[in-house]
Amino acid sequence: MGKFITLDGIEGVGKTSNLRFIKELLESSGHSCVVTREPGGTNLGESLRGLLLSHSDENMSPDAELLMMFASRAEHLSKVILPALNNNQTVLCDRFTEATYAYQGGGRQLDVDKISELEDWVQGELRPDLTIILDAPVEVGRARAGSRSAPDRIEKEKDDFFQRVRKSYIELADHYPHRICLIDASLRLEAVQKQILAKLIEHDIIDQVVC
Ligand code: Z5A
Repeated sequence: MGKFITLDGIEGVGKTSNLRFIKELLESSGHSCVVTREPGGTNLGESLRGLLLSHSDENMSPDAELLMMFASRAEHLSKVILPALNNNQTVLCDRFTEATYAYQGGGRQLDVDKISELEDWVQGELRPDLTIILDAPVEVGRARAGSRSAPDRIEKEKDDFFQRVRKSYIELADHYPHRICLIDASLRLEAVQKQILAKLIEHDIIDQVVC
């Protein structure tokens, strides 16, 4: 079984920038990598992503949003993630279920027991081997993200929504310290990458020798 690594955090903290760095580290230490993302990663998932992130005159109910995240995940697991892990490949995923706890649980304030039931149903016992949460104050993430494209449906939420999202991520890292780690992403990119490298070594995902 390959390793399952996920990267998460509020918008603009540097997931995309660091995904490339992690992929290069993994490949230089001999991992065959599949890089993917959520919501998305399959044809159906990418269609759901379009619906989830695009603006509409009609509001989406929080329950519908939650179920669509897990519908995308079910397809992603069956078509991409599990086949790759079973083929001894390392899966590197931009966001996973921790995002659901943070955005739908924290941000939308949905009952976390419902999320946990869906997690068990859709994933069975599968949990990432390592989740790297890039953490930075909301203002920092928003300022970095703001210099790019127009905000999508979720990015248009107000600061208090993102404060709750950030708090949920911090709580997840506190609850599951063996598999979820928090990285200070407010620092310059080089310092962030140094912390990521240390976590990959600490979790026996890469060898110190290759660095
Ligand atoms: N979502 C959900 O609600 N529930 C779920 O279960 C799942 C997802 C799975 C998809 O987001 C949306 O789906 C997301 C949560 C929701 N909505 N929101 N918000 P996404 O992952 O596709 O997009 P995103 O969160 O908006 O990510 P992003 O905006 O693309 O940000 P990023 O990838 O973390 O950041 P970046 O593009 O790497 O960096 C942003 C800029 O900062 C860029 O110019 C970099 O050069 C710069 N940067 C990066 N690091 C640094 C440092 N350290 N210093 C200075 N500048 C930096």
